Amino acid sequence: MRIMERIDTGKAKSDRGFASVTTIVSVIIIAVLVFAAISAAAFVMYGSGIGGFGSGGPGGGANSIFIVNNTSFNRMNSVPAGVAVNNSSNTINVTSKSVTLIVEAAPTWYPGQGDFWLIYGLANPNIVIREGTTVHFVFINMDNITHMPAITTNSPPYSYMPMQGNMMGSGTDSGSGMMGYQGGGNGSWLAIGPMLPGTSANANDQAYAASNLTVTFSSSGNYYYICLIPGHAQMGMYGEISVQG
Ligand SMILES: [Cu+2]
Repeated sequence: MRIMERIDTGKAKSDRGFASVTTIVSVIIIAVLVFAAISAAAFVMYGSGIGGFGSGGPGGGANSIFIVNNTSFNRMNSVPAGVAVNNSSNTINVTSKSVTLIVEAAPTWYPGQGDFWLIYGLANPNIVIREGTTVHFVFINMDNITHMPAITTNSPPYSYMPMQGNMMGSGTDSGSGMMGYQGGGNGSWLAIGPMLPGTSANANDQAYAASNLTVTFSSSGNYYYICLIPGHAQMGMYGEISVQG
C-alpha cells in the first residue's frame, strides 16, 4: 500500500524581467561549475562503484545523496565477506568488525506487501553483529516514492511520525528500552539519513537516490533501522539490529 505521494520539489520560476548581461554571465559560469562538479561526482560513483563510499557518515556532517544506476547496483549488491545471509531465520549475521551493507527500499515490482527494507534478498531482516562493529549502511531507494532511513534505539511499535511522537512524548513506545529510553522518553537517533526521492515508475529508470549512514555499535543491545516517512515504520518498514556483547 502506498500511503505517501512523491514529494514535489518543484521551485517557482524566477522573474526574468530584470536579467542583465552580468546576471546571464554569472548564471553561465555557475552552470559550468555545477556541471563540472556533477561530472566529477558521476565519475567517482560510476567509475569506481563501491569505492565512492565512505563519506557522509553521521560523524562527518550531513549525509549527502548520491546516485546509483543499475550497473553499479548490481556490482555492489553481492554479499560481502564476513556476512552470512540466513533465509530461514530472516537474519543477516555479520562477523567482521567493519562491514558495508546494501539496504534497498524495495522496488515496486519486488514481491511482498507494503514498503519494506530489502537486504540481500531478505525483507526487514534481523541484523546480528558483535559489539564494536562499524556498519556502513548504503541505503538505496529503488522504490517510486520517497523514503528516509534512520538508525535508532527506539523500538516498535512506531507511531505515524516516529520522531515527532517521541519528542512530544505521545508516541506509542513503551519504556523497556535502553540508553535513556524509558517511560516514553526519547531513544537515541544514531543516524538520520536524508530523504531519498523515489525513482519514476519507468522500469528503464536507472537513477536511484542513495546515501551512506555509518554507525559504530559500541554497546550491546537492540537497535533498529527504520523509515521516517510518516506511516512507513508504523506499517512495518523497519528491522532490528541485535548487537551482541
Ligand atoms: Cu519509507
